[in-house]
Amino acid sequence: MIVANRLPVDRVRHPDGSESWRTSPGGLVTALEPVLRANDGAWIGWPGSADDEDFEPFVEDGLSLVPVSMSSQEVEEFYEGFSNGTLWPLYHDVIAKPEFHREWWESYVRVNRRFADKAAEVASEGATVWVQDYQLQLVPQMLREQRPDLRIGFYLHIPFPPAELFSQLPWRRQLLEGLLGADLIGFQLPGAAANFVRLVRSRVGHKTHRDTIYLPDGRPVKATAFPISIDTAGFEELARSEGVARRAAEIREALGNPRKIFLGVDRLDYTKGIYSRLRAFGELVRDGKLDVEDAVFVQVATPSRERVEQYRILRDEIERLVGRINGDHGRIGRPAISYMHSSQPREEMAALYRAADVMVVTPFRDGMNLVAKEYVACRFDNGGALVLSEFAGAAQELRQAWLVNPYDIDGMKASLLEAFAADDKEKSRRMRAMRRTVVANDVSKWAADFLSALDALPDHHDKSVRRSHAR
Ligand code: GDG
Repeated sequence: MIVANRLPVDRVRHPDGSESWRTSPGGLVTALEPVLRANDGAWIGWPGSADDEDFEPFVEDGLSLVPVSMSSQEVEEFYEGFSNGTLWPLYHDVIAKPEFHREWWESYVRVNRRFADKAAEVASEGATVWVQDYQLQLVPQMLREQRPDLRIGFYLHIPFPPAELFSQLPWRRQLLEGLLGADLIGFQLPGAAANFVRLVRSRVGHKTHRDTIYLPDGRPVKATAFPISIDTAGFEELARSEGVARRAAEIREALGNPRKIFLGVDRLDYTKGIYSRLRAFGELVRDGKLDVEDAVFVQVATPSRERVEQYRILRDEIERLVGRINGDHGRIGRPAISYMHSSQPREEMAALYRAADVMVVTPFRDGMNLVAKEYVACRFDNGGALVLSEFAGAAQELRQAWLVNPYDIDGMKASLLEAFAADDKEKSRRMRAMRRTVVANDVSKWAADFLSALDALPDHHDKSVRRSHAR
């Protein structure tokens, strides 16, 4: 059973007033769907609209979905507030200032309890339950209290911060204890797992050895890295399709056949470093190192968390910068930056990846960053260059990218130019190596690795039962 903040479907309202569900084609769904189907599993989550009357579990396209409802006040306090206004910035190096509000915390506890209660109600005896991400960190413990028979896994998709930052959180101990309800806690990187183990030792006082924490009742909890990935074969197949090839050519044509296309694709989020990267590009044009006849920067900024103040401010800042750079350096039919604040279909993403000569992924901090891996998956031609922030989890695997420090504008400018000017041999050498990594480590391997590690843990429940028999 999967427990995640969102159900893997979106509700679509038709013009005639009727409603239906559409599967949202995320990587997580692609990875977990076969596992759920094979095990007759269910997915518990919020359907995405507030103040709905409680509705019953339903089956969509063969998947059992169990909705958990939320009031609009809970969306504001639990989701936009504690999840995205407290935890998100705190876990991302406090790039933005986290806000601590007691009402947000209370709402977080209440909504986590609702998810845990629902999971406790529907999970069958001895089931495996896999809880996802920072919105639900209290669920493992809440669930274990009600259902000690379950095997519980937890996966954190975002970074886990060092103790110095995490310790700001007024409810730090409760969160650590919430997570310790799991048997296995998965992180993107070994460093994040180590941060967690260290915090548990110092703040909760449990004994630890390497990646294992020993609770006072003898139950071990493992904290291990499982770097997430993408549906590599699916992306490559899409990129190879004729429609995508045609569209990639059309995109280049529509941009006025520049010699090189730079591309950024991100949720419009302050962790992604969009502003600094565009500034770096703008300065290269200003300094005459790049010419708008030669190069264009395509930036797709997918709308995100638009009701949160910081996200609205960021959007204004980015759009002012784009306007200024284009105003200063653009010519008719030749903007320096082609900017879109919209969500694109998957085919369009693949076409953009195929068209892009230099993919620019420069987050200040990112758990993994799937966009970087998707670009690599789409470059079956071994072409293209990836400029990647060393602070993205993906940088630990994609070592052959042009690695940059996104805080260092001059360094970024130098790497953008290098990637722009690199010869085909150099690009293909790097891309081949990165493709080997992304092909060998796709999202189904990620899911299988996590679930087999969870499965391989000694069954503490059984052991205590066995012990009582032995007596
Ligand atoms: C979190 C962590 C971690 C984006 N715009 C469009 C679109 N996307 C897709 C991308 C990619 C996904 O959304 C974004 O994933 P990222 O990994 O880049 O970033 P987050 O959303 O912040 O994800 C991150 C991830 O969880 C998984 O664990 O890697 O570190 O922050 O797949 O392709 N897809 C479509 N249209 C868009 O406009 N179709």
